[in-house]
Amino acid sequence: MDRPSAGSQSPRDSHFEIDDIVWSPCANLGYRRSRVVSIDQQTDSIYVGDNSGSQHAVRKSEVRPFYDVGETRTFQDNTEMVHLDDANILDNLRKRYVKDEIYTYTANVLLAVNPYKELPQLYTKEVMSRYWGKNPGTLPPHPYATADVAYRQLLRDRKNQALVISGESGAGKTETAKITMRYLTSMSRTDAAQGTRIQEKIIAANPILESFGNATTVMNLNSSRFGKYNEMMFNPVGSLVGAGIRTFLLESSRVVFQQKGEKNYHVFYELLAGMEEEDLDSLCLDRQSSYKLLHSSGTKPLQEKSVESQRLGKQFKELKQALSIFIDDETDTTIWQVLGALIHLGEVDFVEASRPEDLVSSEPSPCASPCSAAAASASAASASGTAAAATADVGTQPATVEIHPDTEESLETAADLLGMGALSIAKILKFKEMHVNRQGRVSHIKCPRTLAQARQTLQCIIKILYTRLFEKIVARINEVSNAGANPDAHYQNIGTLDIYGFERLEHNSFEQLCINLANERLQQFFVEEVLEAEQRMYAEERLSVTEMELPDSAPVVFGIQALLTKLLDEHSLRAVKNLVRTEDKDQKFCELVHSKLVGKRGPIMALRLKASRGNGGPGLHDGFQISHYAGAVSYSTKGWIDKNNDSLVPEIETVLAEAETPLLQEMADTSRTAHSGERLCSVSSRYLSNLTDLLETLKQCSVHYIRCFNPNQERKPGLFKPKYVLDQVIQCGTVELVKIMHYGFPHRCVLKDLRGRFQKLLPPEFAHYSDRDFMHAVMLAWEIDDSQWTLGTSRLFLKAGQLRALEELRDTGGTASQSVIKKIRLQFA
Ligand code: AOV
Ligand code: MG
Repeated sequence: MDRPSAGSQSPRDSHFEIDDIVWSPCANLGYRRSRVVSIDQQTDSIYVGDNSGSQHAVRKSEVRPFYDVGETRTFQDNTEMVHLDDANILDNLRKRYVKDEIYTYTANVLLAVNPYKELPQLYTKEVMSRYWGKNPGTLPPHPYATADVAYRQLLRDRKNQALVISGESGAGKTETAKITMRYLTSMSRTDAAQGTRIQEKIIAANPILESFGNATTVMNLNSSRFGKYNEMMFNPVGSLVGAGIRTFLLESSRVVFQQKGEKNYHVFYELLAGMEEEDLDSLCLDRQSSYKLLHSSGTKPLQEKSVESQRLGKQFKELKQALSIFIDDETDTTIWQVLGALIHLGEVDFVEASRPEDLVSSEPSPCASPCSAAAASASAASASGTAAAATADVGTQPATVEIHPDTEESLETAADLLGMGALSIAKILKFKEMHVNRQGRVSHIKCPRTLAQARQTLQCIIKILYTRLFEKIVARINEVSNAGANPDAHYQNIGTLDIYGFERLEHNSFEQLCINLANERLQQFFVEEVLEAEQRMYAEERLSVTEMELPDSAPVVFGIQALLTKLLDEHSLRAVKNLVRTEDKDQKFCELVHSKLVGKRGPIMALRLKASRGNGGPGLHDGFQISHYAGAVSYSTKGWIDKNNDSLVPEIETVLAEAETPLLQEMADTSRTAHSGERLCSVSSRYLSNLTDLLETLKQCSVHYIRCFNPNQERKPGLFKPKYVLDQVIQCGTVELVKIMHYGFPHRCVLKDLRGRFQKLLPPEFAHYSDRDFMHAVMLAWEIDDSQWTLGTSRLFLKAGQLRALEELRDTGGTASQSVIKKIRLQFA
């Protein structure tokens, strides 16, 4: 069968003539409708003109044919278009968007453009019922259709399914994930053995996760600051039996610091807006106060009875309601106490302690902190193995800092709420506990922290407590959501992946690199598993489709992983062992990246950020730039070494373990106490292994893709910024997908399986035919248009809708006419 090849329609090969209407590149619009005025064959340029009468030259390869179907006609599947290029895909998306048709297929990938307004008519119960059990393609594109396909495939193939939802920050991933989950929970039955409705639990988990894990950012008022993979488990007859959530790296830095225009996690503001006066009093909180933890980026406390305050108050009630499904009253109280305590801890500050003259004069080195000085002599003792006299009374050094007298009360309130002693917390803040190995005898010393170290320790404690609280809540949700599932039964599941979208902020740090790595790996997975697999399959089946050059994420992914594991982890470990000066550990790390990873043509490039010359500070602070699939991002390495170490304050573990409340005791990780010595609990290595596990899980699933697009950064309904969407369309590989899928056939069925299924469509005399000939005969006997199918060596490829047609023939039990059968017999004789 002769078919055009996927590569043959590349824009470079398009033929243009004078007066043709074309799309020409435009900095603002992406593409502008223009007319060809003249063509310069020698330079390969085209002169185009627009309505304003102006003319300019453009390269022929940048011009796209215009496909005139009028302003109102659109295609619900991009692959149905004649011209498969970025300009026409963009125009199709735009025309649909203005009609509130926010969903469009590209073969079996669903594209969704964020409407930034409620479209309730799209998500009613009736609409849900319409999609239930229907073949995709028979109804308008919708996340319900994607979810439905996953559910049918789970039942048919007895295989786990995954819905992978991707797109940049603010594109609508979280909303779309909820839409698919609501569909699956509303439409599927609950297993009769389940006492309570599991559906309710799955839905109730969302507001909890969003309160604790989402926050307002410059990109999105409800931005997910963690990744999640929600699994819904089904038994063999398709009833829902349980659910589970896997989360990935919550952005903990947000709890103590927010960039300009951003906020802390929603839950803090909801608590202040919605809690009864009496309960607020018991947490010693006041609605009108401007707490450092919540308002440091310049946001003001809420006005009482303002619209925002009422909205948050309502959310608080919903959150409480949702929490009550998973936790008892006592735990509920503890959660609010912990959050209140964190707000109070955020108020605590320090002052330099007045120190005796002799100690000041005997300071070993003006630049080394007391802690690193002690550590340096301690490790010298440990290294030499001799009893170093210099460190003999290190353990008795007086504190360098004291709690600021104005904030002592805040510390006491926080300690009270946590059920811990204020003194124990103060001790952790003022001293670092270290272990010293002297002649094989390990002893512990306490060395005073500097002002900067004390402040950093406080922030670490706040981050640890918040992160552990989040993890505890997720664990509790999982326990309750799985209570009814039989642990020995083998269930199939549908997972919904909703991670944080690609980010390129003004200041990008460790968190952004982790977020962008996840997106980079998902994109790589998409290219390998969808695009490359498609090409491989064509080659294996010996179909004539020219290969297309596909984007390759491997160099970036390898580069980032090397950066994190090789350089960051190794350097962090040196920092933990005090082998690098505390003051310039980040700077040293940056230099390492520059010397080891920056290459002329590699994805990682050196970057010199603006000089920030503080008093005795590190001076020039460098960073690096990475060319991601979604654009170049500049990262600064400030703070990375500490962000990468998850056990900066191991002393907290003992205090947690001794706390009065059970929840806090459970939050202790006793494997990390100070007594376990200095070691690195690397955030990045744990994250990388979580990501690898996730991708392994996805590899075992049939994956369904939903790609979300952000139409504008102003969050305005009805505003479709073409250039901004175009960049997203190009970056995520949609153009390649459209091309491959247009010439491809979405249904590819193994001949052997089909034969078994459609045996009855031909008389018994065809029984001795090979699988391939048999199915070939079926297609001829039923006179299925030969543009709708093609035969590979082991598979039959079908265009959308054809599998359904065959299924219908089978169900109606029809037989082919005798005359046709006779013709086929002759053809195969
Ligand atoms: P994200 O998950 O992709 O960003 P969200 O799903 O949070 O983005 O969407 C951002 C906002 O867009 C939502 O809060 C809604 O106001 C609006 N929105 C998105 N989809 C719809 C829809 N189908 N109908 C109505 N409004 C919608 V991030 O988590 O920041 O990467 O990290
Ligand atoms: Mg989100």
